[in-house]
Amino acid sequence: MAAERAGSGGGRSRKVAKKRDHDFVTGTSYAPAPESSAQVKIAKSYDLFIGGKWVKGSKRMKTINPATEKVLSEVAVAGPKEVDLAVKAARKAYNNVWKKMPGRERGKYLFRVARLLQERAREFAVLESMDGGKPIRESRDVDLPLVAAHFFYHAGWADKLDYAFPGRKPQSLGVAGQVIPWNFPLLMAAWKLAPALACGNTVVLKPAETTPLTALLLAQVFEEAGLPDGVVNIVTGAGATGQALVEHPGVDKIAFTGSTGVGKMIQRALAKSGKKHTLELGGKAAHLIFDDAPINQAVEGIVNGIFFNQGHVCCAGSRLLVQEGVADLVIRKLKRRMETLVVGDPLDKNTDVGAINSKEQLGRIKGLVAAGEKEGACSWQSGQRLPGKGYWFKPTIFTDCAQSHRVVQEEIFGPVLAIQTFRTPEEGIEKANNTPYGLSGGVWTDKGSKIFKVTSAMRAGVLWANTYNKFDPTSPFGGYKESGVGREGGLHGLAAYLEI
Ligand code: TAP
Repeated sequence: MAAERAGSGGGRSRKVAKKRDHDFVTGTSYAPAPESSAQVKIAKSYDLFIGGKWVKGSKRMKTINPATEKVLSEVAVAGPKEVDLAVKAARKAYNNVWKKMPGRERGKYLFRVARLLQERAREFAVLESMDGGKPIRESRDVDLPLVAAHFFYHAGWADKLDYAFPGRKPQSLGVAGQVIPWNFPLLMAAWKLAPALACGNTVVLKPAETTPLTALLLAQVFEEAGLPDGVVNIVTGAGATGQALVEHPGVDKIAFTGSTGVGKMIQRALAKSGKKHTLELGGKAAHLIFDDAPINQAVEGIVNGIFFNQGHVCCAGSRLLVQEGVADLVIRKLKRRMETLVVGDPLDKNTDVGAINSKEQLGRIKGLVAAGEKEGACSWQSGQRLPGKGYWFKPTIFTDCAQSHRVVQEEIFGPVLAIQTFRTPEEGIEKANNTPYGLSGGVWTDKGSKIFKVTSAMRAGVLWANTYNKFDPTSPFGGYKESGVGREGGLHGLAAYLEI
């Protein structure tokens, strides 16, 4: 069904699709507009960044481009010995340099890092898209500006912590161990590093196994900025490296972003350790569309919330709750819009939906979609043809969903939307709240009073009204229930890196 529709986009579209059969094939007739990767120099191999030096790991792992399956580089794997070295380097830098340094001086380093990131933004954005599979439009226009904004924002706080918490004497914690996922590799690193450093802590950062390259390029920026040795240490590796970091007795605070399953394991490991922790975990956000909503705007918000960046967003609007009177209209418009999405080469500036980050993640998405079909929900996919190589999944919706279906309850972390209807605001709120998660959500309506009523009843840490997926370093971010513990960003995020 889907393949048939792909060829029905007019003569030019068919020609382009045919010509590019062995390359990237898109669902529309835009001419290719690939971003050059010439300015990105990827080394054959990378070591660990410990104490300001590049240190060999216990073994090596490959990192690949998920859009082409080509190996980009080999990266060192940190075992317990290297993690220990990194924690010791961070402790030394904390005791000898960073905790003694006046806030205004720490701030200068962060400002310098922010400016260097702006100067090298294109290089970082291209590398992020190559290593992670996300569309260049997202890494260039969303991730990189936000990364720089996080460093600028926290640089400004470094010498004003006493004003941030009047009447208190905020003190740094010591060494922070930070473990991050693959969906926003550089942005998650910035979310974690900038507040930790501004507050006077030193850091050991563990990037995700499948997306280590931008964190390693960031290490080069720290070198260029003259950051004292050991203030930031970067240890690449898989889950065992993260576990060694979490369990290391020399770490004072753990900041983790990732799945709820691993988050629970970490919370168990930290129990009785006395380590402070923040956990940013999974989500299953719902959009509530009321019949008085601006429908076209809402459809665009849904598409932005789940299909851009392949649904690899913790706060992705992966459930749609639509009021019965407008359900048919919304679904019709949504399907039409889905057909126009450009799926393919992440480096093409026209691309809306890039590659799925890894073969394992693609397998998880396929497994949950199969479970949805087996349980009786009705699936529909847009008609783009997918490239032959790499990891891809078509934008997909499920209708006729029951609240108990796995596609409604479980995080899929792919471009898959589960749609249900409701009649009254109370029913919509109850359905929205009826999952183990509580990270984010969206409300679409013309009435301000309804926005206040509905959002105050929704159990989610982040709520958007008549828009979706907007971020700002000044605003705290985090979830309720199984979506996490603590907040990142804003004053709340600073407090998480301080003894107040
Ligand atoms: P996870 O599999 O949980 O991995 C996250 C990080 O933890 C990776 O660096 C991973 O290393 C590491 N790790 C794995 N096992 C570990 C262990 N036992 N101890 C310590 N660290 C361990 O998540 P993911 O698949 O990368 O990311 C997707 C998840 O992140 C989704 O659930 C998404 O909702 C969530 N997320 C949440 C947020 C916020 S702000 N709430 C933001 C982004 C993503 P490897 O990569 O080597 O396995």
